[in-house]
Amino acid sequence: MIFNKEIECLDVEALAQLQSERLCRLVDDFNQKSPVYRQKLQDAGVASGDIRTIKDIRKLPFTIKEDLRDNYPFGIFSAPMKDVREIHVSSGTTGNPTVVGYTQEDIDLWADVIARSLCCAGAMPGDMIQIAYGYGLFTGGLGLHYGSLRLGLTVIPCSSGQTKRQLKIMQDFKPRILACTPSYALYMAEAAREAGMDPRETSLQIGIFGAEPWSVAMRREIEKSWGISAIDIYGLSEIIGPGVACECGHKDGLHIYSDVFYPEVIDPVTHKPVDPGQRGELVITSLTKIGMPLLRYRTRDIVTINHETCACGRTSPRISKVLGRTDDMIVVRGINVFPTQIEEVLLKIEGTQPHYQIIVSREKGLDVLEVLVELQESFFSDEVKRLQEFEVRVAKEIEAVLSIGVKVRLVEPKTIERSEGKAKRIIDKRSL
Ligand code: DLL
Repeated sequence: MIFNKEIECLDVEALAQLQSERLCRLVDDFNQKSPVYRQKLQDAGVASGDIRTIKDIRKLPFTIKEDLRDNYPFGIFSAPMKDVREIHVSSGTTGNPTVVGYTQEDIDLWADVIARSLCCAGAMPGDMIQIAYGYGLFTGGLGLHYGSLRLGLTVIPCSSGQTKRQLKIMQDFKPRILACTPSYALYMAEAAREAGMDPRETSLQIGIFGAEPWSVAMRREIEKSWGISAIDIYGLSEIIGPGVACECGHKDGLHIYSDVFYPEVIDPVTHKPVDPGQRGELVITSLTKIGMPLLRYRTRDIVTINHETCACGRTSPRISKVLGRTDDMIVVRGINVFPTQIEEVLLKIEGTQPHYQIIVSREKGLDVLEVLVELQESFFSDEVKRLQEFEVRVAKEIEAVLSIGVKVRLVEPKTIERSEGKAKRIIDKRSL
């Protein structure tokens, strides 16, 4: 089922026409309603008449996270506060948090794009969904909630945490769909097994997982653990929250709803567009938002883009799974390292668990990369020699992918902290 077939299967020229009209209107609106953007457009020397088609977007200035922080809390809103119905906050590690505001029209749009995502994932009206993303300032819980209502699902608004209770609810209510972070899905499966429950025997058929990077190998692991189809959903608070893009059953990239969220993929250094299939930073313009539309927002997420029509019939471009973030990427002795690269390797090795942490430190001026890996119970041995050999093997396999030396430390099952939300994979002691 396609939620909004007319839009999602629109031919590419008609789509470009729609995007062009929307971009022109957006620039006009900025000039009338947003002092911050009026100034930005002026600084970039852009007059309203300069923007005629979507291709002209490249003449427009970028927006970065600092623009939101500098105008904390509400300065970047285009709508007057009396029209703002809901506010969310995304926690940052430094400085002011990022605040986002939605008018009623924006909440309706949000419900729509999530209904489109849920359909893409295979949900049908009448299905029951257990939402285990956090409800509150984080956009995951409420976003999925609004979209599920829009599609006509029955919602169990569990929020994250209280895992035992979640599992009981799952057993008793029998939802078909689970929505949470991939790391929490794994943790729930582990907790289920500990409680004597077989996660493969539950009523679940579909998982809608996102909010953090997860590799293809992690997908396989989750699908095996739960006996479900695991679908990747992407989004960020600044643009709307979850529902910017989502995979369909073909799992060949995430459909980005480009009639409302116009995507570009650029080289983060030169700012030039990269070719389809090449990695770059995803930049998004929210074409139709009212409360807090953003122009060419630099997400810092690294993806590739594919403009070909998908086998499912949707014509929207597809982005790859997020490989990592430009700021999550750690540079170790000059080499770019993404946690998902290490995750892929670990999940291929029998005996390791998908629970890991990466510690970067500096010893005598040299960066040291250490990977803490949990061993499966059955692989843990009293024989130190066997464990050491295993560590060396894991280290070699990671080194083959990263081209730098790593230390691997095997740790006992359940040593690494489990996450109910976004997992913390990297501890960079160099900056402490
Ligand atoms: O994480 C929104 C969301 C909620 C998406 C629930 C999907 C499901 P923020 O807290 O603002 O919003 O974090 C946004 O999380 O820029 C990415 O770096 C990362 N992220 C989100 N979805 C994915 C995904 C929500 N599917 C930031 N794969 C984004 C990889 C993701 N990273």
